[in-house]
Amino acid sequence: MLYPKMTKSRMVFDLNGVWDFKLLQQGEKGILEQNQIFKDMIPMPVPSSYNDIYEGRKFSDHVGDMLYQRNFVVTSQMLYHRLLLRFGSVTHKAEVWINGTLVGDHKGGFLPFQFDITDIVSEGVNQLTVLVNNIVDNTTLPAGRLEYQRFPGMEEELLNLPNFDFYNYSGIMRPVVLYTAPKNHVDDISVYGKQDGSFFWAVKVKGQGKIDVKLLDQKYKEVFAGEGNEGNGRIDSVCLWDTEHPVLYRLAVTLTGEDGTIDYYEEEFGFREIEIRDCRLYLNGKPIYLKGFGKHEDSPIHGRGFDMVYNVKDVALLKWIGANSFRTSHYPYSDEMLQLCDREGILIIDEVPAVGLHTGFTATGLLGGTPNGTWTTLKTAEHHRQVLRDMIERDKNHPSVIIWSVANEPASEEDGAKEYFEPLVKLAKELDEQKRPVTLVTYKGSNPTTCKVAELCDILIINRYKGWYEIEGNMRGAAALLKEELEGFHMRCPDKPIMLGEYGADAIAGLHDLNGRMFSEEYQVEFLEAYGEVFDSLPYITGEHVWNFADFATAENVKRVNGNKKGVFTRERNPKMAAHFLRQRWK
Ligand code: GCB
Repeated sequence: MLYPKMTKSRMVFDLNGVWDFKLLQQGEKGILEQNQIFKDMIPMPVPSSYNDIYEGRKFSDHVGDMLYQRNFVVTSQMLYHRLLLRFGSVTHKAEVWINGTLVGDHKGGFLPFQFDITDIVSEGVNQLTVLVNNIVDNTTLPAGRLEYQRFPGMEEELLNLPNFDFYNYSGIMRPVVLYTAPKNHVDDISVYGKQDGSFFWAVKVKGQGKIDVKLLDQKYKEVFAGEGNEGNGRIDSVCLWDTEHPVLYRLAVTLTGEDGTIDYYEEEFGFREIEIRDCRLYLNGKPIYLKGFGKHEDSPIHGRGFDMVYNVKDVALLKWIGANSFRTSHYPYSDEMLQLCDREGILIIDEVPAVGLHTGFTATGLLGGTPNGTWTTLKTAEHHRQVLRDMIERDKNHPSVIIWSVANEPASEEDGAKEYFEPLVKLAKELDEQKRPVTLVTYKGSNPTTCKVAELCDILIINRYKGWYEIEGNMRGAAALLKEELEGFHMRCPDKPIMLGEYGADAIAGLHDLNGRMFSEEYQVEFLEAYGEVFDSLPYITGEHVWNFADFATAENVKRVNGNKKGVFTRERNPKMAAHFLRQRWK
């Protein structure tokens, strides 16, 4: 899906700002169908998570529907074009209504969707209403569980238990825009370039017309011209995209419609190749070692709401600390973050929101369910295909994206895991013209003996917390066991690179201990140091992603002290001792 951009044939109108908002109780959404006016609406910023804007647990932890509303104006000029309404993300389900008519709906909280609303709006003021639902259950990604709880003398209460370790922030969390495009317009572009200067393009069109393409270099100089909906080209003296020199080119596409109208769009991309051979990952033919983090889109007050200030700050901190990469744990991040990483040369493992696919395990122990029941209990397979398809369609042209992650910590040791994931891995490979490596990030229950998916992965990415959730306080013992396990994976898959997708210890910023006890900043450093020594002793280890970049909000439970504190930076992005340690190691 193309990012909405202003070009010489397209206009973009910003619908962000302060909308009207209301939490709906069960049954209340019926009012929408009757087109009645909602009372008691309160101001709500868009984009943002709604949760931390007003006080009260009942507000933050609301389960179910909520309503967003605003008016927007359509001018007579706008009606000469197609009008598209695009949401960067609405978590987790959305119904979009205009002037009392249902325009469409969307499931999945972390990817964009759009509707052509040309025939629904009229000149003048129009009313836009979005009904949002934040429930996670065994049909959604991420997965969760709905449960009714009753205490003596109290009314029954609906609880939504996330099967994942991050707060279930929701609402209209990424930008909303209205944009125009000619009746015959460019609907999608695929483009990628190789090391030898050759490149490939494919353009999808809504309507009819003739396609002309130009390739523009960093200085907007035309270096190639061609035509056709699909084609190949080649340029001389190509500047490759890499982490040091993230050089971007633009494919400028012109569609001349049958009616003589022109649509024009420029898509950025890079010339670069990712390859796996002999247990190593190569970028443009050179081995690359991934240094970085599992992250979250998370910040105070905004929650998971889009925040360009935090995005730029985070990339600046990645550079400061000497990191070259991160994983979009545990959902696809905003388009704007990926664009920033293209520009800044940060490598991304792009992950679908498939987390919590385990009925018997969570990092926080919130659920403790049926062992071996995951793949018969969860009803996520179809939706999983959809989000994988949507993520690859959205992100395919980003040079920063180097690996697709199909899930985080699923029940990959249970019967049925291989059958569930094999078609998904195949789908990712089919959809991606660049054939980027595909992986599944696995957890401790999926060890060299029990794992049922290792052979499906191009690179093994494993999460381990030895020295934290087990073998507490004994880093030497933990490191010895870690090494043994990594050797086990290498024996099983000798040609595959292996990296740690998560490893880390909670540290309360400012808590110090001469003996380096758990939760102190000293222990966090000792933990990272011990893991680092193991990685350095094993030649097939191809990367280290510390959990987590920054402290982040989670649901309440005894394992979390006002959120997850495994950040190397605090939630406000101040460095802990571990940040200085990693900076030394990585630089
Ligand atoms: C994990 C999960 C991650 C948690 C982390 C932890 O294995 O993938 O979402 O936040 O452990 O801190 O426990």
